[in-house]
Amino acid sequence: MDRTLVICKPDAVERGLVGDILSRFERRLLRIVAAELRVIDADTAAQHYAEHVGKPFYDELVTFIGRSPALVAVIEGPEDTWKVVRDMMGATNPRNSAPGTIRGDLGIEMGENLIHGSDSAESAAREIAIFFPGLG
Ligand code: DAT
Ligand code: MG
Repeated sequence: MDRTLVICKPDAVERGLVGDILSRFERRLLRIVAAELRVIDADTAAQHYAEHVGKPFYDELVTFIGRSPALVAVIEGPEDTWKVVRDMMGATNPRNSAPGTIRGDLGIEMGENLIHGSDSAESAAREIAIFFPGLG
């Protein structure tokens, strides 16, 4: 089995879209093995988004991810589930995301792109350890 970290970002929670997003994974036969509604503080955001430190959009990204509660979850499925989840999310900029994807169905602006998903098996392990250090 393979696990990946998903964050339904504050815009998704604010808009009441968590059920829609998680149900897509469940209907795809992926399982939710951990989930928590939490406000992501600046320290946690800095760890999570370490690869983006110094980029022009970094401050905006950290402010956005912490502006209100996010639904942080671990999704489990067969091999390369991180990739399946990424494909279901759609392109980073919702303007360019294909219809049928989460971002392509529900979003239009880069700054409000609804969902995070780990971008590799290594990222998934690193990110799950940040948010769910006790998960076996
Ligand atoms: P993804 O979330 O698809 O993995 P990423 O890791 O490259 O994309 O970037 C993390 C988030 O940062 C992304 O969801 C939205 C924001 N972001 C990325 N590139 C950006 C840009 N050029 N301008 C503004 N925000 C950006
Ligand atoms: Mg990313």
